[in-house]
Amino acid sequence: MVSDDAVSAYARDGVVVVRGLMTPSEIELITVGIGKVLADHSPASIVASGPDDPGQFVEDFCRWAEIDEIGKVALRSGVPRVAAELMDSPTARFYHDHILVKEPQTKAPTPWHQDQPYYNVHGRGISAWIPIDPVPKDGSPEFWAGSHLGPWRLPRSFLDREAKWFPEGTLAEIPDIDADRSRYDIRRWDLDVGDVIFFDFATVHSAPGFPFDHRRRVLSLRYLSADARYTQRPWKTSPEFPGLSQELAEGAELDHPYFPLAWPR
Ligand SMILES: O=C(O)CCC(=O)C(=O)O
Repeated sequence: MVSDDAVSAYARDGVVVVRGLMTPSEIELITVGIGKVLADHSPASIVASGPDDPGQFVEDFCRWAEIDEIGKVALRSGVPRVAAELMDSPTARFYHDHILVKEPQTKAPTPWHQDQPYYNVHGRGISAWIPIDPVPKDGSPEFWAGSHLGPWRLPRSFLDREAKWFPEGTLAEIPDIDADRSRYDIRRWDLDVGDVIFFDFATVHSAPGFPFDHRRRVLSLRYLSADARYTQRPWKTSPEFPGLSQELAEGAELDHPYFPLAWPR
């Protein structure tokens, strides 16, 4: 489904945009699915903007099993196949969904971070960032191309910048990219509904606030490559998978009902 050029660009940069991947009916499923999430948040839901923000940044996690529309897109659309092809992996195992909604005029940025250190996996994984509203370049997430080949960097909570996962000093810090952006190869795009950004779990990325008069509703779907393995963490991962440490051994394949095989199907 993707060209060899896209596969090699992804291996080099850790990020690629695939234009027009989502069909209108899949966009409709995501629209209904995100509507259900916003009408009934899960206990894992977070407001990642401050009380004085003129907009709001809301996140929720792991809703695919109860919200059929999200499950269908995660497991039955073209996304898992593209994920496997870009990772150059024979399989793509679904890891989790993440809903990220910025209301009009939200000021809260998503700080620079890598996703992988928040998780309970070693080995490669990929995210598919699927907006269901147009995203102008000034509202697009930004990606430091090539950073997936570098070290893991200390994960911090978005609002209060606390090290709640790896202890302070145990991983490299994210550099102050915005202090001198010319030193980094930063990618961002004008995105139409249907376009999808795929990026490696280890790619350093961020997103600005959303200074526009419409909302920015996004479904981000995460998949694991065939080489990904479970790793137990002494802390609550983000997201958390309750009870998993009793059911999977350290280093096991993530072959568990939480993580269905999405490609091949
Ligand atoms: O949508 C955003 O604001 C940030 C996206 C992000 O960090 C992610 O999908 O991992």
